Amino acid sequence: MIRWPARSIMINVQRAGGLQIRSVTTRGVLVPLAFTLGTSAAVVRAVPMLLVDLITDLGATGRAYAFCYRPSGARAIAGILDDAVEVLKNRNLTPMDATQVLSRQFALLGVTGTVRMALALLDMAMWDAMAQSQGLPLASLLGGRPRPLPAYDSRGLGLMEPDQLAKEVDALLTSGLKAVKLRLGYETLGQDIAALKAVRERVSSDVEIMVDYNQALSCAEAISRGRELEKEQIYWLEEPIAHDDYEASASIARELRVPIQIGENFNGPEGLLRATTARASDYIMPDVARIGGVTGWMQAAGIAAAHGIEMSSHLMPEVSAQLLCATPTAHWLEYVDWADAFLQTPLKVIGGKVITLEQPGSGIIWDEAKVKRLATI
Ligand code: SMN
Ligand code: MG
Repeated sequence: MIRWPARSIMINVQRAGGLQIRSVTTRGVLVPLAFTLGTSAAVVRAVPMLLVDLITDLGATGRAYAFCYRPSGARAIAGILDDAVEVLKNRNLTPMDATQVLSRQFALLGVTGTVRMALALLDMAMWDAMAQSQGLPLASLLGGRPRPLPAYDSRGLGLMEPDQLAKEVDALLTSGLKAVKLRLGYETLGQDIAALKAVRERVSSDVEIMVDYNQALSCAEAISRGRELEKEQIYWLEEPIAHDDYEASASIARELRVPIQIGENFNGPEGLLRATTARASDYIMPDVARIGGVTGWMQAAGIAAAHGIEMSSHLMPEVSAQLLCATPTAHWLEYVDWADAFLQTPLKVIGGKVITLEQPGSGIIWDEAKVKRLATI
């Protein structure tokens, strides 16, 4: 039997890689939207964002931001982040170590919702610091490389009158993208169809339309509305029912021809695994802040690849673009320009695609003059 010199290996492992967190600062800001986003769940006129700076021993400041849904969400996440940093401070840890340590520390509070988002932000900031210190774009550090990505415009097309929708889609398409997302979930199917037709009539047939119900329907209604909608040209039908009813979602996916899309509410790779095992949808679209940051995303990407299921992103397109470039079954980037309000190098759309940044890290650098102009929360 070979006896390994366990102690010296431990020491080498501890020295190679990893980083030490010195401190964290967070700032909550409110970004006003150019296109109001009325979904079946809420009307969003301004988005609460939490900006995170992680000071590390690598000489690089790790940065990340997340859309926090409500101002109270941003405040809660900031409090949990401070606490998590106290747990990790001055220990040499990799993002994988940190995920394991924090999952255990926060297990009794529950690693979902705001806790999950706080831990994901910390993970994203750690990866950003590591990629910067290696002089690599995050996509390259993860085994991929930056490339232009197919993306759909998700900035508007909320619930509104058909003539307003027609006007708004004209404005959106000036970005040059070839796909848009339309929110549905009006009181009647007739209104849903009228909204869809208003957009379809305005765009050429090579423009894809994704539709999103934001969990508005019952299972029976999803099937009956879906049967009518799939006679129109739609690319996917998103979150028709409660996000975590995977069995009912699987029955909808079996009944309808149009692909079902879910995933923005998957809690960690384990949630995604449960959904894919149940065949709850045809496509998946995890949210980087709910799936467990970069570490959770990469585990999710492995599960998606093993199932051969196409994986898109949800909001936060800057870091998501880096991640999709390292995702074997990468599908669509959900594009919004909300972070342009505080970033130095906003994403660009060229030739109908979003250009993934090639600078070291995840491409998140604050433009302090812009940040100062935003209301704080
Ligand atoms: C969505 C959810 C929450 C806020 C804005 C938009 C939507 C999406 O479900 O898929 O982008
Ligand atoms: Mg959605």
